[in-house]
Amino acid sequence: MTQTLSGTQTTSVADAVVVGAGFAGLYMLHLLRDKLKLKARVFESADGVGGTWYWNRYPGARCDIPSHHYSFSFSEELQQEWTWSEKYAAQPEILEYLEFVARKFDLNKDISFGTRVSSAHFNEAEQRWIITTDRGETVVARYFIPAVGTLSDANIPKFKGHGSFQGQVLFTGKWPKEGVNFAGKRVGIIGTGATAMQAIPVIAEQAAHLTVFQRTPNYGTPLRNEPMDPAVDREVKANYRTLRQQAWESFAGVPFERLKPSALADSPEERRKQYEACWEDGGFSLWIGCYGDTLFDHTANRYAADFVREKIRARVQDPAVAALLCPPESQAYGTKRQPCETHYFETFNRDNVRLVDIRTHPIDEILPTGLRTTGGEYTFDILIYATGFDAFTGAMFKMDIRGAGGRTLQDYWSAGPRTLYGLGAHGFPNMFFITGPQSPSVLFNMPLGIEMHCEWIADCITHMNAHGYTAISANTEDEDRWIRHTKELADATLLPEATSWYLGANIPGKPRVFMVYLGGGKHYKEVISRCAAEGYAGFTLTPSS
Ligand code: N01
Repeated sequence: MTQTLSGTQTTSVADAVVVGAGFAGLYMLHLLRDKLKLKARVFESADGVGGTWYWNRYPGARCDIPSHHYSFSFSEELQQEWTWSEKYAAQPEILEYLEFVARKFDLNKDISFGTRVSSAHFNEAEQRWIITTDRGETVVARYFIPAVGTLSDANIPKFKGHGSFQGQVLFTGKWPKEGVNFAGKRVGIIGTGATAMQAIPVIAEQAAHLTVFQRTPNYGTPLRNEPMDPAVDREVKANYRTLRQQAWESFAGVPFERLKPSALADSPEERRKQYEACWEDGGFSLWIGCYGDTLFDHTANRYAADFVREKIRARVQDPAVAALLCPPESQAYGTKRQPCETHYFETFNRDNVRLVDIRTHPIDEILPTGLRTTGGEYTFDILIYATGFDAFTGAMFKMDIRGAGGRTLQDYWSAGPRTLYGLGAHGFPNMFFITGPQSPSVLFNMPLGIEMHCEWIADCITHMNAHGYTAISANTEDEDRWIRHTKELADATLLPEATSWYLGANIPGKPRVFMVYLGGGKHYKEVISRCAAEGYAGFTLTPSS
C-alpha cells in the first residue's frame, strides 16, 4: 500500500520528526536543528519535557547510577553549570535538569506538547514519512525518529474484575502530577520490581497501612544515596573529561573501581571482603562492579546470591517474612535487573506493612473494595500497579508505523524485534531508533547511550545529505547477523534464564527474544563507528534519482 502525497492533506513539511521529549528527543532535536541546521519537529504526549522522568513521579523515584554520570556529557558548559544535590538524583531534580536543558538550548519552541503521534507511513515514491497526530496535524518528513523510550508503555495486567475497584487506582509509570496524599489510607501495591522497591518504603511511612502483593522476590541491594558532597562535585567538575572517558571505557557506561575478574579465583575470605566492600559502595557495585563472572558462571552467581540472601535475612525480623523476601536458589542473582533500594527490607519490620505471597496464592479477582487472592480477601482505599512495562516494543506498537510496501512494524517484528545495531530496521527507511532493541540500551548508562545514538544518527544524516542519498535501510542479512550475535552474547550469560522484561517474558504472548546487546558499550561503539566509517556498511543507501 503506497500513499501518494497528492492525496494527503499536509499542513507542514519538516526534515525530521522526532517522537518524545525525554533525554533522547531533546538531544536529537538539538543536534538536528542546531548542528545540522535542519527543520525538526518534536511531538510529545505530555505537557512538558522529561519522558520517563515526566511520568514516573511515584514516591521514591530516583536514578540508580550516580547523578554525575546520569546526565548529558555533550556540553561542558552544561556540565559545569548544573549542580546535583544528591549522589543519586530524585525524579523531581532529574525533571528540573531536563527542563533546564530544554531552556538552555531553547528546545521547547520546536516541541508540540500534548500531542501524540498516531501514525507514520513511509511513502516510497517520495521517500518520505507521512506522520499524523491525534490533533489532526500531518507532517511530511524525510526522517522519522521515534525516541519513545524503552520503558514507557505500562504493563497493566487484566485480572478478572479489572476496572471494578472503586477507590483510587494508580500506575507508577503514569503518576499524577499533583501527587497523592496517603495519610490515613489503606494502600495495596502489586509488584516488587525496581519501581516498587523504591516506592514501598516511602509509601509505608505515609500510609495507614500498606499491603504488598509479591509474585517474585527480588535481590535488592542498598543504593546508599547521600547529599552531594560539594568537594566531590568540585572534583568531578574539574575532571569531568576523565570521568566520562572512564565511563566510556567501562562495560555499562559507569566505571567500577573494585571489579575483579572471577569470584572463583578468590578464597571464601577474600570473596566475603569483596562482597562486603561492594555492598558498602551501594548502587550497582555488587551486580556489575564486583566480579566479572557473576552473570556468567552459576557458581560465582550462587556465591553472590547467598550473600544477598544472608543480608536480607539479617534485615528482616520475622524469619517467615524474610524467607518470602529471599529469592529462591532457582532464581539466579542479577538476571532480572538489580533493584537498588533504601530501607526496602526493613520496611517489612513495620507494623503497618504486610507482605502477601501471590506466587502461592495468585490474584483471583479485583474487587470494588480491594482484591481477592486464592488465599484471602484484602481491602484498601488505594490500589497501585507497579507492574512494569511492555519494554522496547510496547510504545512503538502504539503508533501505526508502516514502512516500505505498507508493511507494519508489528508484522515485521512479529517474532521479536529485528534491527541492525538497534538503530534501524529493514524496510523502514530513514526511521532511526534511539537505544532500540539489540543495542546496549538499558544495560548501559542511558544518557550516554542516547548521546551515542543521537550522534550516530546525526552523522548518518550528514553523510546522506553530503552524498545525495535520499534513503537508508538496514539489510536483512546484516540484521540476521546482528540478531544472531546479540543472542550468542546473551546465551553466554545467565540472563536469558530469568523470566524478565529483557526477554519480553513479562508480557503474555510476547515473543521471547533477548532484546539487549551484551557486548558492552565500548565494543558496541566501536562496531557502529566502524559501520559509519565504512559508508554505513550493513545498510543500503539510495541515491536521489
Ligand atoms: O517493572 P518490573 P519495574 N501478577 O517488570 C509484577 C527501570 N527502573 O517498573 O517479577 C502479579 O521489573 C512483577 O512480578 P514478576 C529498570 O530498568 C529504573 O519495577 O513478573 N505480579 C514484578 O514484581 C527496571 O528493571 C529505575 O513475577 C505482576 C513487578 O510487577 C524497569 O524500570 C527505577 C504481574 C514488575 O516489575 C522496570 O521496573 C525503577 C501479574 N500479572 C525502574 N505482572 C531507576 O532507578 C507484573 N507483576 C532508573
